[in-house]
Amino acid sequence: MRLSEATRASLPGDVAQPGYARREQARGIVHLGIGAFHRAHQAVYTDDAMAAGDRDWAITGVSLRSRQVHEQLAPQDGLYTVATRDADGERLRLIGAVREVLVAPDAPDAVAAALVAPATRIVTLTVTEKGYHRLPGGGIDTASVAAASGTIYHYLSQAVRDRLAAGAGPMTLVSCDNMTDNGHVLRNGVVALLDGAARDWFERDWACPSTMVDRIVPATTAADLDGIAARLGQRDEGAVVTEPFRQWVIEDRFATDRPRWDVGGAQFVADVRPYETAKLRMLNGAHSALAYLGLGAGHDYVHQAIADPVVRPIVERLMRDEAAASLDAAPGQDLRGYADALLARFANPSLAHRLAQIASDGSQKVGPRWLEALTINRARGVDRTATLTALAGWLRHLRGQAGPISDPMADELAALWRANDARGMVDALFGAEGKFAARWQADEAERAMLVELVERT
Ligand code: CS2
Repeated sequence: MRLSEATRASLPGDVAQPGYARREQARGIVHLGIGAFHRAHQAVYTDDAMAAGDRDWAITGVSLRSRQVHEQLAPQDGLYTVATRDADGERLRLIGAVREVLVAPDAPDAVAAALVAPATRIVTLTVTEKGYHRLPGGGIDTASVAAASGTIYHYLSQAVRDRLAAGAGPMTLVSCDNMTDNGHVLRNGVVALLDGAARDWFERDWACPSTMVDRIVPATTAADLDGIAARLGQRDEGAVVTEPFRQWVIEDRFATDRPRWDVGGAQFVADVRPYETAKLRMLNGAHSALAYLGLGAGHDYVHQAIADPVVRPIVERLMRDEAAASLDAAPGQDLRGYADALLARFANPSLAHRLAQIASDGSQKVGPRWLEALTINRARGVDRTATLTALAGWLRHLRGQAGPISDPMADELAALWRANDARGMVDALFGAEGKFAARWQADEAERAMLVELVERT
């Protein structure tokens, strides 16, 4: 038996169910990039708001490439389970906020129709860093966007033109990806594809708040699905597995009304930057260090790498002494306590978070996670050994001895490694003319240290 509206009445009593009439909820949100993260994060906050009485924020989920999410959720009327796991066990909750899933390449007209519908006021996005088409040094790769079709910027700029023509109101576009100033990045990319009246209207009346999102969501495995089916007594092909913790800090700058996401604990703040940079450099920075150093040490999972007596001290130092020192904390922001909490989350043994998942797309991740901190800490005279050790781990990972690299720049980076020794590779990426020089240009001592660390093993 497959989970659906028709079968949910027979779910066991210990599975929490949506406390509202799903069919009475009209759609108000389009989400671009409906993968596991969205299902375990924004959709849960929206579900909380609807359970608290909010109306008409049901989500149309759009998958920009893969058909898999449609196959998972369409036969289930959009219903799926969130399994939260920690040392105390696993709790199951059915989420009802997603109404429909569209696969953009198969149904571009339906996506455009959802985006122009007057009742749609908010678009949220989780398309991963590479979905923003940025150059390694930052800035939007306008040439690659112009040559492409079906990017987020194409859908959203078309939505601006369509809504202007239709007299539908402006929208709020909420980027939920791991980038510094994600709202600005999104705004700049949409503006680049607009001109004339549509551009003026977008710049004047639409809003792109920046946000910090946080929840660890490993890719769901076949064993996860089997285990959840055993508890539900029905198959749920759309289930996601996550930790109990979740956090969402949102810049309080909306062009429209919005769900009461704060009912589920989201914070609306004047300035997200202190939270966003702390999360990127401490959590994500530590994650990427665990990935490259952990894989190099033969581990598969985050909880194994954080227990490794060689890896752990480097990661702790990266977080506590280097990332934290690069931040401008908000009043009352407790970075030591934050680091303690992160270490406890990484150690959660029931999550099975694969290092390989985090290791992917490094070219998109090292900028906000490490390079910005390296630049700031050099200026502040802060020691950078742990961050450089992590960066050397990435360069070794890119040499690819452990297998193929998953990265939009994989071919280019592999070609650089074939043509260069360690010194040449460091120069090609972080020298004066290096690909990442706009984010961080290594000085002579840093280059020597990186080369030594790359060559050490
Ligand atoms: C991870 C993130 O895969 C990665 O790069 O660092 O997905 C991380 O798990 C989330 O940002 C946690 O909020």
